[in-house]
Amino acid sequence: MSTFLVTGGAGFIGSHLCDALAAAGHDVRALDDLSTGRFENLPQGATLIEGSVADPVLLSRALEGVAGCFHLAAIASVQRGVSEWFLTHQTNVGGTVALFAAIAARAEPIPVVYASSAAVYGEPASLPLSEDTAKQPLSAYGADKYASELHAFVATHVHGIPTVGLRFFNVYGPRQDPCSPYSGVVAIFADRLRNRQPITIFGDGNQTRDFVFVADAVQALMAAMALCPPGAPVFNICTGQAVSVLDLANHLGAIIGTSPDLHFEPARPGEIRHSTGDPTKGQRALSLAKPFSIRVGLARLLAGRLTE
Ligand code: NAD
Ligand code: UD2
Repeated sequence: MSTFLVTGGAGFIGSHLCDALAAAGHDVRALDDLSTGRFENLPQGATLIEGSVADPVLLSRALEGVAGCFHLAAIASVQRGVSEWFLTHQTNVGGTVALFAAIAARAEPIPVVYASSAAVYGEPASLPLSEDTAKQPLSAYGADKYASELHAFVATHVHGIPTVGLRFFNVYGPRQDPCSPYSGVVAIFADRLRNRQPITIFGDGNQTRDFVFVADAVQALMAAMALCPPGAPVFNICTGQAVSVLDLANHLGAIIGTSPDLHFEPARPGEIRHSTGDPTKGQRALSLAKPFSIRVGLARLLAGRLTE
C-alpha cells in the first residue's frame, strides 16, 4: 500500500481516481482548493489538504511520504481561459511548475501523471489526431496545457522526475458538474433533458468531439502511474469515434425518452469545430482495454454508475 497525492482530487475526474486508488488499498491525499471540486466527492478515509496547487509551502507538506502524484488541479475551461486569461494561466501553468519545482527540491524524485487535453491540437488539418500531429492551440487553455507538457519534458530530462501526460479528449460521467456555464456539454445536456428543459447549441451542432467515459480516463491514469513509460511520453486518451453535438443530444434524448427542445446560439470564441483522437499509441503503451462506446457510457452516466 502506498500514499498517492491527487491534485484536484475533489473534482470530477480526480474524485473517481481517488475512489480507484482507495479501492486498490492505497492511502489517498487530495490537494484541492474546492473552487469547482467538492469535499463530498472524496472517498471515505481520504485526506484533504485544502488550498492552492500553486502554493509551495502547501505542496511541500502535501508531498511528504507520497509514492507518486496525479496532477489534475486546473481551471478546466476553454471559456474561462478566454475571459480570465491571466488567472487561469496562473493555476494551469503556475500550479504545474510549482508542483515540479517542489518535487525537484526533494531528495528523491517521484513520478507525476498529469492531465493534458485535446485542446493542445487546435483546429486539426486532418483526423483522427495522433500524438505527433502539430500542436496549434486556439485557446489560452490549450496553450496552457501544451506549456504544461513542455515543462513536464523539462522536469524529466533536467530534474529526473518521471512524467506521463494524458491528453484527455472530452471526458464525461457521474459527478461532472452540470450547473456551471463552463460545465461539459454532456453534463449540461443530460441534466437539462432529464428536467425536460431546452438545451442550447452553440453553432450549428455539427461540431464533433471524441467523448470519453470517465472510467476509461481513470483506467489510463492508474496504468500510467503503474507502468510509467520513460522519456516523458504524452498519450491521447480517447475513443477514436467522432460524435456531433446534435447526435449527442439525440442519443441522450432517446435514452431518457424525450425529444430535445433545441435552441441555437452563435459558436463560442476559441472553440474548435472537429476533434477526434487516435487512441492506439496509449492503448498499446498502457495496455488499456477497449474504451466504452458513447451509447454504453451515456447509459451508465444516466444510471449514475461507473461499473457494471
Ligand atoms: P474539475 O473542475 O472537476 O477538477 C479540477 C479540480 O481542480 C477541482 O476539484 C478544483 O477545485 C481543483 N482546482 C482548481 N484550481 C485549483 C488550484 N489552484 N489549486 C488546487 N486545486 C484547484 O475538472 P475535471 O474535468 O475533473 O478536470 C480534471 C483535469 O483534467 C484538469 O486538469 C482538466 O484540464 C483535465 N481535463 C479534463 C477534461 C474533461 O473533459 N473533463 C478533458 C481534458 C483534460
Ligand atoms: C475542451 C477540450 C476538452 C477539455 C475541456 C475542458 C477540446 C476538443 N476539448 O472541451 O479536452 O479539456 O475543454 O476540460 O478542446 N456546447 C453546446 N451547448 C452547451 C455546451 C457546450 O453546444 O450547452 C458545445 C460547445 O460549443 C462545444 C462542444 O459542445 O462545441 C463541447 O463543449 P465543452 O465545453 O463540453 O468542451 P470543449 O470541447 O470545449
